[in-house]
Amino acid sequence: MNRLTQEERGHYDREGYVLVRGLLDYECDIRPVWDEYAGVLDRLAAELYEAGEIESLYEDLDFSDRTVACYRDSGRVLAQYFDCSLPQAGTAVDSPIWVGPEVFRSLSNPVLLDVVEDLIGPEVYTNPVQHIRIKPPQSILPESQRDPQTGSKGGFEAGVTPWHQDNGVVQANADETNMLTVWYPLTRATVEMGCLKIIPRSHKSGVLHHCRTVSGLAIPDPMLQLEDAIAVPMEPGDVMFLTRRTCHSSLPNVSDELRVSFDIRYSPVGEPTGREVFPGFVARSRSNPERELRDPDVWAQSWYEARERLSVKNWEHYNRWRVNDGVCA
Ligand SMILES: O=C(O)CCC(=O)C(=O)O
Ligand SMILES: [Fe+2]
Repeated sequence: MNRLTQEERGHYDREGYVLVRGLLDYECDIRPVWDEYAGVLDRLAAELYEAGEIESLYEDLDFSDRTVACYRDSGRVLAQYFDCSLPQAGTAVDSPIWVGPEVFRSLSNPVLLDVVEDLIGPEVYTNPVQHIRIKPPQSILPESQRDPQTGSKGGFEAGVTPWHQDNGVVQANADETNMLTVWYPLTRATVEMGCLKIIPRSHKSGVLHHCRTVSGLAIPDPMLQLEDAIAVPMEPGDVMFLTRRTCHSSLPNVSDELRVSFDIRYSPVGEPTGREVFPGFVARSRSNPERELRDPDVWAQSWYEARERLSVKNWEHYNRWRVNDGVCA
């Protein structure tokens, strides 16, 4: 059992986050995921090579260098091929998504769920706001990713993530949902590699205004206590738990390696997820364990069905913030 200490729980309530170092075991919890993603990359490289988009299959390179080579040669952001969620708009029947069994096992990992249970209670639903983030070095990202306002290359799929609350990224129907964000790196996440930044104690003042920017939804700087912000370098095995209102962002990856992380979310069973067009599942139910989903294929199928539905009727399914918002001008 990996229960939080009272001190850790107190820290979460007071500061809006708790960082548990070494919670996951590399061999048990992280290596199997890497093995699965190596296959994803293998198939992607074959597809790109076949289409003449990359110069070589780059089979001798490790995951980081091989992915970087694919981005560089193709001039494309390829994050969606790895992601365990659908694109924010324009979903097609064949939009890439990776919902493999090791991703399912990661979402259902009892080591994580023990802590999640401590924070949101014994009936746990996977909130479908979930991603693997493949964050390549800024230097190889296409110019189209550059944000004219900040000069950095950004966007959820690629680089710098601007200041936001995860609550701001879901629909308002989930404002009172006790959604918990779980963030952990699969590679190192140093300052140079673009680790997370957070503002401790920023979770007490409700949902802040978010503006649409090239890099994604962003809370305007004047609304933030930026002088309190801290960078949080993390190693594989470390896990960060954040409240839905805790303001956070991430730095640019100025290294020459890939930064890879999972950010997954959980909410109490029955509370709105704020992205109802996407599927989730009961990961833990102490009252009725039979409700827990155990079959990775059923989960994968639920995403394929969502993709099918969205390819027919696509709508802006979870952005509550207006284009041309006066507050953001
Ligand atoms: O991984 C990042 O760079 C940003 C992550 C984030 O905003 C989140 O996990 O909610
Ligand atoms: Fe976030």
